[in-house]
Formats: sequence, structure tokens, C-alpha cells
Amino acid sequence: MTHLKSFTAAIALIAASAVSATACEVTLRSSDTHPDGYPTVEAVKVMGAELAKATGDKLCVEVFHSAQLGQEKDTIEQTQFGVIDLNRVSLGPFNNIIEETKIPSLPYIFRSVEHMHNVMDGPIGAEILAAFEAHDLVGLAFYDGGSRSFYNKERPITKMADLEGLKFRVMQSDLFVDMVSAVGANATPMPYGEVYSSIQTGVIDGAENNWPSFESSGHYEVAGYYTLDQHLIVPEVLVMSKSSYDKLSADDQMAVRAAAKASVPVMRDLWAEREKVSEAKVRAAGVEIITDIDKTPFIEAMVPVYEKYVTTDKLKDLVTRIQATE
Ligand code: GTR
Repeated sequence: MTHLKSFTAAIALIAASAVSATACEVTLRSSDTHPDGYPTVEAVKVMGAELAKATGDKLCVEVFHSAQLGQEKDTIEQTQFGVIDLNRVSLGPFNNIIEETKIPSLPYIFRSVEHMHNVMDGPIGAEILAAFEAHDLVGLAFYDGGSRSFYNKERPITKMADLEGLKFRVMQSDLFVDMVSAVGANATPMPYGEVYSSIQTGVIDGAENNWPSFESSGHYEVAGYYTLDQHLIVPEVLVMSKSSYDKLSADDQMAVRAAAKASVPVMRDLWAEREKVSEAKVRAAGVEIITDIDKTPFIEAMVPVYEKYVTTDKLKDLVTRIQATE
């Protein structure tokens, strides 16, 4: 979809849904690329239920799942413009516009999901959420995105050299293009919704993602080799349009923030459960899973990526503090 078409489609869909609106005074429209039932979609529904409860049904949330409002990069712009009120997205597509989001998007910056939680639940996470304000957005909460690894349709990757010459789709972020080049492969940034057919037709050989996305997108049907190199533990984020947020009273703004925070532990439970279900489904489909891989060369290969992107004192300080976090 072209930019203008997707913008118009989002407005038309939102207008149509307003006709069937509930008794709520304000219905906040929320976007998600994932299908109904996916942990992020369910978490935002939980957030909406909490918000309705806290405001006596004054504020509600309607989740437009399955990229009904467009692909992530476009929906981010629409959220900045106030066409979309809430948006659940990966931090990746923010990298080119909000420099602080590059840091938790760096390959191997987190030692584990637990380390990522410790960082993002604390002052560093709060600082990164606050950075959205200068870009017409309000950062509300971080969600889990597991760890992302490479999959492809050509061959099993058991060592870094096996990646050479393969073409992988990455999220629309320069950082990820360089990350893929650093391991000797080629990167093509493209919207998530185009990946399945691009692998099928051979435009790309594969992509990289976590278990639930690899499974729910059906990419495992066209890319039969999944190598758990776990290069990214990039958090996902729930943001609100600053213009929608500014229309609310101070009490309602607090209720929005509290409801978003309240959805985080629910999301984490749903995520842990879905990771297992997705892994089982992918294994049952006969995908070859390569778990025995030495990550050290991958980690070492990322040094130039850090040098290129961690440029200012502020960003260097964030990296140092993340590494020092238990
Ligand atoms: C998923 C993530 C989405 C989107 C997608 C992608 O894991 O939940 O928000 O970023 O990856 O690769 O585009």
C-alpha cells in the first residue's frame, strides 16, 4: 500500500468503527500488526478493560489487530499525527527517529530476557519512555518480544560463515541493516506484511524474529531453517499519540498510564505461554531448529555496529549503565 492509501484506509476504518462505538465517551483506537489472540493484542485489550474500569467506562480502547490500520512505520506516523490514538510496536521502527530507542535495539545488548526486564523496568526504561515526548508520542509501557533469530529457506546456519550471501528482511531501521551486514549477509528493510510472499517468491531468503512471530506470520511454512543465535532481545512498546493524550484530563492521563503498566505482567505471562505453543507448532511442522551455535563470533562481529550507532556521550552512558545492570 502506498503511504497515502494506507493513511486514507486507516481513517476510513476508524470512521466506520465509530458508528458502532460503545457507550464510552472516548474510544481510543489502538493499532497492532499481529493477529487477534497474539499476546500484544490481548495485552492492549487488558489495558483497555483496566482503563474502562478505572474511569467508569468513560475511556475505552478498541484494538485494530492484523495491521488493519497499516504497517508499523506508517502507523507510527499516523499516531504522531493523532489519527491513531494508541500503537503497540517494536522499538525497531523508532530507531531512525528517536535515538534513545537504538540502545535497547542493539544486538546482544541484553544478556537475557531477565536482564532486559531489569533494565526496562527501572530508571533507564523510564528515560527511554520519556524520550518519545519530543516526537509527539507518549511512551506508556514496554512489552516482551522474546529474542529474535535468523530463519531462511536455503540451508541450516550452524556458524556465522553460513550466512554469507543470504538476503534477510529486517525491520525498517538502519541499525538492523548494519547488524545483518556485520555477520556477512545482505539486508533488505521491508514491512512485516510483505515478508511471507517475499520469501516465497525468492526476493529474500529469510528474515529474523521470535518464536511467536515466526509461527503466527506463517513464515515457518516458507523458511524451513531456524537458527537460535538470539541476536536481538528488543522490547516492544505501547505508545500514545501526544495530541490524543493532551485532550485528556490529568486524572484520565494518569489512568491511561496506570492501565498500561497494569497490562505488563499479564502480557509477560501470555508471552511465556505463547512462546512454548509457537515453538511446539513450528517443531511439529518439521522446521529444522539449530540450537547448537557458538554466539561468540556473532557478538564480536557487532563491535563496528556499536561504534557506528553509540556515538554521543548520552548514548554511551546508556550502554554503560545497561551493561552494569544485574
Ligand atoms: C514482531 C514484533 C512486531 C514487528 C515484527 C517485525 O516480533 O512484535 O511489532 O516489529 O516483529 O519484524 O516487523
